[in-house]
Amino acid sequence: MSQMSPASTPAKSQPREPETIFALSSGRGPSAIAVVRISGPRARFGLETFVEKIPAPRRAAYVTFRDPDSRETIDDGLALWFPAPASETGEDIVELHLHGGRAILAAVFRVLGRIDGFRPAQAGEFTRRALLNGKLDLAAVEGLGDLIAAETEAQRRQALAQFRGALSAKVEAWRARLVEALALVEAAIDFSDEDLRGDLPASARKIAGELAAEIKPVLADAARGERLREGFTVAIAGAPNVGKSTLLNRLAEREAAIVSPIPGTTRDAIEVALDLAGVPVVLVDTAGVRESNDPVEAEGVRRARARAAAADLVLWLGDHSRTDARPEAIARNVWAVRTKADLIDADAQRDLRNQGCIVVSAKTGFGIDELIAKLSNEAERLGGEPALVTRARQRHALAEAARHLEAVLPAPPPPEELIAEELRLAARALGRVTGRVDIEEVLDEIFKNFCIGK
Ligand SMILES: Nc1nc2c(ncn2[C@@H]2O[C@H](COP(=O)(O)OP(=O)(O)OP(=O)(O)O)[C@@H](O)[C@H]2O)c(=O)[nH]1
Ligand SMILES: [Mg+2]
Repeated sequence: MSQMSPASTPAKSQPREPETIFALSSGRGPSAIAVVRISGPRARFGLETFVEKIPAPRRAAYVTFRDPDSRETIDDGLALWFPAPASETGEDIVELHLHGGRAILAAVFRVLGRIDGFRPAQAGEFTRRALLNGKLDLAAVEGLGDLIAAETEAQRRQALAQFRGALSAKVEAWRARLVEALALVEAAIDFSDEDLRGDLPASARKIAGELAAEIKPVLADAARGERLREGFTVAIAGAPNVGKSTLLNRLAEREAAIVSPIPGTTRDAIEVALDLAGVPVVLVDTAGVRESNDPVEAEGVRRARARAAAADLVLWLGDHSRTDARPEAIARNVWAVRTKADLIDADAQRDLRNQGCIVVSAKTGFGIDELIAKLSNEAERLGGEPALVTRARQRHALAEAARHLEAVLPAPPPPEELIAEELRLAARALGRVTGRVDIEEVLDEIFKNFCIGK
């Protein structure tokens, strides 16, 4: 317990042993409880520095944390000890559950920072070690990042499935079959003189065909997984003054955008995040579309058109006074919405409905529940079901695997060496999804969004 190294003595160089890292793993304080994690070969020593007795592995013990120099009590709390390799990072881990006060944490970090071989963890470093120690694969790490960032139920479900290996299990099973197919072709190449070999390349190509037929539907999901991660965008667009900002405020249940009777009020696109039936929706209010000599308004209109063209769904608004035809660029998923229903009579409302319009009044709330229900259904249709593929990185790797598999299918069959090469490339592409191959290339990309303590 007295092995603290004074700041002046240089740390002994131990090139092979990884450093022991520590960080606050719970949210920023002050809070009722804060969890400090320590991972690395000297984690146990880190705990011994504060407490008299190490708890039994994986059992929480109520302990007194003392300053090792002054023997002054820093705090009372819980300590846990997870010996390697049965820990989250695969290394020795210690968890200190303290009261989440700034002075307590500062005292604990001061002590830890002075121990030989200890240093504060970098962003995502615990997870990175878990990955390098084979505790998590790459897809699971991505799932973990999404799980922590998940804001809605559907996002949470999708992230949890990925964290628990839904995608990895599938990809690994495909890869195992691919390796079998590869072995068949290689056997054929090795035993080319023997009569007994049967048509091994044909069997390998049959497996490749089956695999391609399984991978392609997973890719043909209209990027649902990515959309669910990022949120599905609904743009509110139309002529000036038809009530776009008022509708946004109504749906957001707050005064997010300025409303006024003066046409051309909104200039910048205004975004509001909503949770519709568990699906994250980004609602965007835009400038009223019209020709304008005012350069600021003209820029607003340009942005409005761009946002509408890029949105997953456009609500094209019109009122009793004007219902402009929508610009050509906004052609895909558009719903015609008639606003200010309170200003027209029931017959006129019915006529509009018969023409396929959604009729609402943001002022009285008329038709708003119906609009929300329709939006929820659409959000669920476009992104409610958790998907297997959640990132462009995974999609590219799977698409590449499918391409190499398909390359061996055409008749007459390509030469055996070529089949073997394509199958190898396909296996490599699949290996990239879980990080079995080329892991270094993507590490920084994946960890850039992780924060310290993860
Ligand atoms: N009676 C009635 N008036 C409404 C309704 N919705 C909006 N208005 C009025 O219409 C005017 C324009 O509303 P905004 O929401 O600012 O319209 P906008 O489409 O955002 O207008 P720009 O930003 O200028 O393009 C305001 O005076 C609102 O009070 C409605 O449902 N009923
Ligand atoms: Mg507006």
